[in-house]
This record gives sequence, C-alpha cells and structure tokens, in this order.
Amino acid sequence: MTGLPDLLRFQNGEIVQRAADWPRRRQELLEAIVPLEYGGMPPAPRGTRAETLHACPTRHLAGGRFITCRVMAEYERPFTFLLYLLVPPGAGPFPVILNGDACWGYVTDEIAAAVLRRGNILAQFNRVEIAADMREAGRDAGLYPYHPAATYGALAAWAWGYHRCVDALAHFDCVDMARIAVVGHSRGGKASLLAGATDERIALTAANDSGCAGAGCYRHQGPGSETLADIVGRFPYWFGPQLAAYIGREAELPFDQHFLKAAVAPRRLLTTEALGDLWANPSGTWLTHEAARQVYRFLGVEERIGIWYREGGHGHGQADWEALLDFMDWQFRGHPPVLRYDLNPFPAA
Ligand code: GTR
Repeated sequence: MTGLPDLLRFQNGEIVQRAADWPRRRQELLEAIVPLEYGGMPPAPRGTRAETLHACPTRHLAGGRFITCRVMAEYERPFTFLLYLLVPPGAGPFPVILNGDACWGYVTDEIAAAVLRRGNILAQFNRVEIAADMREAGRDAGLYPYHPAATYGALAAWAWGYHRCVDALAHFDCVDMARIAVVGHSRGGKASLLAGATDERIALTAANDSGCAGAGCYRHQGPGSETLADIVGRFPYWFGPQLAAYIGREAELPFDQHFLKAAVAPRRLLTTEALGDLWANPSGTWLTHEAARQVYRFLGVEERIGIWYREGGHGHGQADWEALLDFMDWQFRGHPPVLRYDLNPFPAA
C-alpha cells in the first residue's frame, strides 16, 4: 500500500502468523533500526541509584510536592544527572509523565498543574546533561567518555536518559511503575519514541512533532519536509555513523520509522502532530502510523495506538499536553476518550 517494508513478515520471508510470534519480530525490527539509525544504545549500567536531594511543597502547582533527585548510573565511575518530580497531593501510587526536555523550558506552570490535577506525577530531566546538543561538543563530555568504543549518537544517549529515570522512579513509593508514560518534543520526541520502543517498562510512549527520525517517514516526504540529507547534514551527532550512507538511497533503508512505532506494540503509543509543521512531515507521519496500526490490529489492541493532529505549527503547547492527558486517562483509567485519536487529515494520501 505505502511501499513501506512489511512489519508482519520475518526477515526470512515467513509471515508472522500468531501474536505469540510478535516478540521475535519486534526484536528483528529493533535490530534493523537501532544500530543503523541511532548507532546502538549505550550499555546499561550495573544498577541505578536515586538520591533525594530536596523535597518541598509548592504553593501554586495544584498543591503538589517538588522533589529534586540525583540519578546515579553505576559504571566504574558513576554517571549522574538530575531528575525533578512534581507529585500531586496524596499517597499514590500515581502514573507518571516523564519528559526529557527540561533544556527547553516549555512546560509552563499551567501545563504542570494540568498534569497534577489529573492525578499524575510530572517527572522531568534535562537530556543535554547526558549528551550536549551541540555539534562542536564532540564526544569528550557527558556520557560518551564512559563508553569510548561505542557509536551511539545523541538521540540514543537521550533515550538512555529516559531509561535511567525509569530505574530511578522505581525507588519512589508514590510512583505506579505499571503506568509510566514518556514524552518529548521534536528532537526530544525522537528520543522519547526511541526510549519507548526499546524499554518494555514504559507503558505509554508519546512523541510530539517528532518528524524526521521520529514519527516521520523517509519513503514519503510530504511538501517541505525534512529529508535524511537535511538532518544528517545539520545534526550528524544525533545518529550512528552508518546512516549517512543512505542519503539519496532512502528506499534501500532496511527500515522506515514505522519500525520504531511498531516496536512499542502492544504497549500504548500516541503521537501528537501539527498540520502546519511541514518540516516534521505530517502526511508521512500518517503513513507510518497506519502501517504500525496494522500491527496493533493484528495483536488485538488497535485502540492502544493513537495519533492526533492540530492546526498550527511546530510547538509543544497546552493543547498537545491536553491531548496526551486525555489519552492517558482513557488508556490508564478507562475514561471514555474526549478526542478522536484515529482521524486521517489526509484522506487522499
Ligand atoms: C530542527 C530539526 C528537526 C527537529 C527540530 C527541533 O532544526 O531539523 O528534526 O528536531 O529542529 O528539535 O525543534
């Protein structure tokens, strides 16, 4: 239909017949996409510790508590970074939304209060503590010196950050480990999608306007959308070293971005998109969504994958967060959905 590689056929040509075969196919998908596109994942540490550095009430944020925590990934030398939790009043355990984009500061007090009012913890970390988002920073800082022979790029390092935060969240009694959602915007959404695809502890994966190398599509470039040449040219350090070889040969890639989406199945997946964000390829994103949805249908959980488009341009604002909160309330709490998460705005596509 779309010319995208088949998700429900093993590499040896056999058809995936039963839901019980899905974990094996999922593993193939990850092996096709993660090393080549993202340079592989950083090796997991021996363990992860969480040290609470400070806890205090907030006056303005829905009566929540604010906790600062140091996450310590145990390698020969520990690698540490900070995780901030905003916890609603009460004992919990509460679902969590984990966002890695603290470097951008777009989470307003209104957004934070909305997350808490619905009984969720808002957890945030700053992914650039793990790998700088600067081409000139090289590989001498952040996590890279811990694994000198590794080839992972910044997106994989940021996804690793989500995973270590999940480790750290397990140390908090107020956290419901069965209801952890991750989210990120744009390059942060590429990272949250990779994080959710590669860690089955994450119950709900969300990505906002993640586009090229996120929820987008290399084989269908909508008008004005970012291409592989564009992204690798400007941000080579986000990726594995082999990806650039496919510039101009995208049809030969052994994956497209529907692989990453499908690797989240049967867990929950939501992408939030903007029709005016042409750079992020909203129409190509619909195609990878449809392809991944076939897997959810095959597994009998079609309602667990959603996509939501709004008017307007690139950004992660209140409306995008509300769409995620509604989806979470539906998926985690059984509240009837307020919005539609299956509408195709490109009926002719
Ligand atoms: C752009 C980049 C996109 C997207 C965006 C962002 O410059 O080309 O892939 O990641 O930045 O992160 O806002």
